[in-house]
Amino acid sequence: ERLVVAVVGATGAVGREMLKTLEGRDFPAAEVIPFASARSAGSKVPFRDGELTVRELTEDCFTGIDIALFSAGGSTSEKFAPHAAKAGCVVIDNSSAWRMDARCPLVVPEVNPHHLEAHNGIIANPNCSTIQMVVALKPLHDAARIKRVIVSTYQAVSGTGQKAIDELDRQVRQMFNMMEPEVQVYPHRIAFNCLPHIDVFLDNDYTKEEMKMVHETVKIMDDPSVKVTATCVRVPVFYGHSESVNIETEKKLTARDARAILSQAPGVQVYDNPGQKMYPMPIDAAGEDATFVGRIREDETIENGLNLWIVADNIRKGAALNAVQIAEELIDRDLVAVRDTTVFLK
Ligand code: A2P
Ligand code: 11C
Repeated sequence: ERLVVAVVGATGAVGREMLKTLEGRDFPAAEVIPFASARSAGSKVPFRDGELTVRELTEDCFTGIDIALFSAGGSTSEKFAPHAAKAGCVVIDNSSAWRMDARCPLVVPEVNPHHLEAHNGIIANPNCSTIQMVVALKPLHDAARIKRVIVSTYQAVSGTGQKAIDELDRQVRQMFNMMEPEVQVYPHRIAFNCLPHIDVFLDNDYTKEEMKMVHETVKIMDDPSVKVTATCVRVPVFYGHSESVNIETEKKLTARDARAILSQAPGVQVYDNPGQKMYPMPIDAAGEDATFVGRIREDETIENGLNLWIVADNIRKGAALNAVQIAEELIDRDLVAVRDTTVFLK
């Protein structure tokens, strides 16, 4: 069978990484078609030994396409994903538009690949900070049942997209040249600063990013008894999200137990040797596929608790790689088809 794959948002930070990931993993696509807005139609993106010409995304562009990887923002996904599903094209969507929709599985292949079996044409890729956390927490949950999670994040600017990568770069240059840094993307300066503000504030005074971590974790782990509370912080790092995670479990796990469990866990690499000053850092995780876990310690203030430090490349495992892994899992499970193309029609 001749598999045709579209990348929607192919000129963006995640879209370009999706193309690189398809190429790097030798994804069995006979043809890959990049789409973006009318602004970039006709421009070229590198792929394999040559380049591909970007096409304009339209409602009727999905005919003949088997799988579409979307990363062009929530409103684009909301509008165009149903048209793709209607044309029989399976969407793997990296935006937050469809994640909490009951018709859409929300999948991390190491954690809940079986949820793909019930897909209706739109599959959601979780938020980057959720993905790396659940990859590490699922094996601990299976072993000892996690009751509560307290997470604080240190998130890279690439999570916001190319314009934020450019902004941090520009502000650092301006400040080293004694110029006033221009503030365009974030509400405050990001260079040499930390912003406890990612995505919009909600009525409960949490940010949307924080509540994504709460709700998505429960949906992916398929267990409403897991309580999550989060504080999400943007830091002046280009690539790689870091997370300080405290968990309380029902059964006791020693740090040694946790290290043994995590060293067997798919997608996880334990990097934890305080004596050698070895712990995960975004500068090492950038460009890597694994989720790195270190600083594994027992929480001495409660009976059954652990502290962990979890780092991953937010553009790879947090976005492009997870989406491509979902596509690979669909192929393995023979699920590259939309059974009922009317599910997302109004
Ligand atoms: P374009 O380059 O044509 O604006 P990032 O997250 O790095 O900012 O990238 C966003 C991606 O989403 C880009 O590829 C961008 O394309 C694409 N995009 C944004 N809005 C639309 C739209 N309305 N239709 C199609 N693609 C869009
Ligand atoms: C960030 N996690 O780092 C965000 C980016 O819901 O897909 C992804 C936002 C989302 O800014």
